[in-house]
Amino acid sequence: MKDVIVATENQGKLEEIRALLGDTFEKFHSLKDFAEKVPVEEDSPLYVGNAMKKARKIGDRFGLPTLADDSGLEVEALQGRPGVYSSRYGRNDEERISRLLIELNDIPWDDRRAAFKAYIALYLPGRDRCYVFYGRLGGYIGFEKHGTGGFGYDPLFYVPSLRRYLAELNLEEKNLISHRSQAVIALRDFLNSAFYRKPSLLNL
Ligand code: ITT
Repeated sequence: MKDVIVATENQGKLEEIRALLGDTFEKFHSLKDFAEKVPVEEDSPLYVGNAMKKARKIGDRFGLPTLADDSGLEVEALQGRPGVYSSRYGRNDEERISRLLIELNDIPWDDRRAAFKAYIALYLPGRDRCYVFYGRLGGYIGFEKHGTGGFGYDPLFYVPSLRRYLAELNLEEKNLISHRSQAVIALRDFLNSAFYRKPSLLNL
């Protein structure tokens, strides 16, 4: 049995993670599959603290290996904001994007450097172990929205190596480069090598 819960309310994250781990886990459960809602307050000032808290709380409640992502956008000209508060920067993506554009008004291109960061926690309740993996993607915040794909701040995030905005990529293209995919691939590599040594790792 290789079931996993992906503990996120964010559909975009869920799809990205599932696309990368299709061969690693046999069955994916999302929070929508459980009638009970388990509130998790993301009160850590660190992504890693929030990712571990989400994974532990959901994994302990439902008794299955659980993955949780905490991620954010850090803008140099804003001293790293919105950072760990990226999802609370506005009530929805449109508000968050407008606020970021207003805060960066008058800031020239060279000072609009930014990075997405993702921390993915895998919690194994049967073993009381939590493993955390990290990924980062550097780029720039544009002056206006480009593209309709992805989610969150993707329409504003320019990737210099591709000369395109994240929202102009499809899911497979984003998963070749994104912060989240780097963290998930590190997790996948870890599980593959751990399975090789100890195939029962995820059998609870
Ligand atoms: P969960 O906590 O339920 O997973 P969330 O959207 O609240 O969902 P976070 O607390 O980790 O997730 O907040 C991360 C925010 O950072 C997210 O809402 C986006 O606004 C932004 N973000 C993270 N990764 C992103 C990506 O790949 N593309 C665009 N925006 C991203």
